[in-house]
Amino acid sequence: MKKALITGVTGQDGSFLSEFLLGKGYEVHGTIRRSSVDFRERIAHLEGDPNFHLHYADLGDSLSLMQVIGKVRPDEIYNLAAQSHVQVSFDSPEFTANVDATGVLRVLEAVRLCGLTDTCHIYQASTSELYGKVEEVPQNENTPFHPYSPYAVAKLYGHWIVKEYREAYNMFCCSGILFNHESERRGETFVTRKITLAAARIAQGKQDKLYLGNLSSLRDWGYAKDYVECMWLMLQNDHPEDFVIATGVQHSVRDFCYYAFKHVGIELEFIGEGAEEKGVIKGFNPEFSIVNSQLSIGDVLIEVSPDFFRPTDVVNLWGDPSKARKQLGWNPQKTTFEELVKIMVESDMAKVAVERASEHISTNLVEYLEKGIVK
Ligand code: NAP
Ligand code: F7E
Repeated sequence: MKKALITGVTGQDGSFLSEFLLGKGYEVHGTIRRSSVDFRERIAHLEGDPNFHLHYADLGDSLSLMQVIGKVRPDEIYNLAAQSHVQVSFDSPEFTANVDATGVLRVLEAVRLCGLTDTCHIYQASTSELYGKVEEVPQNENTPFHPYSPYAVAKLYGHWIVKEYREAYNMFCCSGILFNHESERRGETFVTRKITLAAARIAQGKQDKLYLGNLSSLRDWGYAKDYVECMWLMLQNDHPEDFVIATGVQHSVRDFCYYAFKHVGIELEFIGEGAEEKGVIKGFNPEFSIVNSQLSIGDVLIEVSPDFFRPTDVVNLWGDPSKARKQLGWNPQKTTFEELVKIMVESDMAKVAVERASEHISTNLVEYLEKGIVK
């Protein structure tokens, strides 16, 4: 049975990759960090699987990495752990560098020091953020890098140190240059999830407005569940090579809002420009039953807030996945943009409905307790 070690197993990609590898018959080991709250939502359903094992390790702590890598002796390592939020990297640049740059070096060195140089295949989570202030559109494996945030600068070190170890020590290590990929498990402060949750909450009367930053920013958004397959395919390749993983289709943040609200039955139009731009209700789709009866045509649902502007913002990402399609046989269009938005909105509609139902139950319970109906 093949053994895989996933750093960052509690994250969006780590959870999907664990499911994928367990499905392929792997013994899956994941690294976790101690937290004051021990509920690991994304992998809770996997705990208890006899082939799924968790170990404490931190990318800032070489000894913990040596210990887990030496103990598991994995055939494959997927280094997904990172401080992955670009905006947060402006507030915590040193922490981001320690985890996202030097952390990669620590994993590579641990593999070498544990005597796994010739046997262990390593995947590094590189990013389209490396293209940053883009020098070419669309971007492929040969497009020059121009990182444009502390996150991207740290990830550039990770990318280059992997290439260095590949050439210096002949290690099978490679980087996937993944464009934005989202899902119903996406962190709630990334723009897509922030939008789908807001659409669900507004439609169900739990939120009035959504405040966003740059609505014109362009991204190539794919579905995380499809992308983890490519990580695995890269490690089954004959040679360690880097690949761009993207859909090849680009949309703006504004488009994402339009489709997300469309899936809850609200048609939006955008009026005004720059910081004055607003998303306004243009109409309702009668096929949807909007729970929030307070909404009317002309209501402003989206406004721009400079709080979400970045000191430097990456605004034109668009990937060319031709190499992955040809060499790995990967299908970049398995889940389309509209399907992705629908998956996320439907999941958030269900989540908000459950929250409302439990609020309703607890409100009634308080009332019944006060009236002595239940004791
Ligand atoms: P995510 O949901 O933010 O997950 C990040 C994971 O890293 C979590 O498990 C987190 O653990 C762990 N982590 C953070 N700091 C750590 C540390 N010091 N030591 C050990 N673990 C640590 O990210 P994701 O979206 O799944 O992305 C996975 C990887 O792909 C990341 O490296 C990200 O930078 C990269 N990437 C993501 C995208 C994308 O669009 N999603 C695109 C390109 C590249 P806790 O749960 O304990 O915080
Ligand atoms: O921002 C704009 C924002 O935070 C996307 C990470 O997974 O993908 C992700 O990084 C765009 C930016 O993702 C808001 O300015 C507007 O232009 O969802 P995001 P990201 O920065 O692209 C890459 C590939 C990674 O590697 C990262 O790990 O949307 N935007 N308004 C906003 N962004 C956020 N977060 N919040 C807003 O209100």
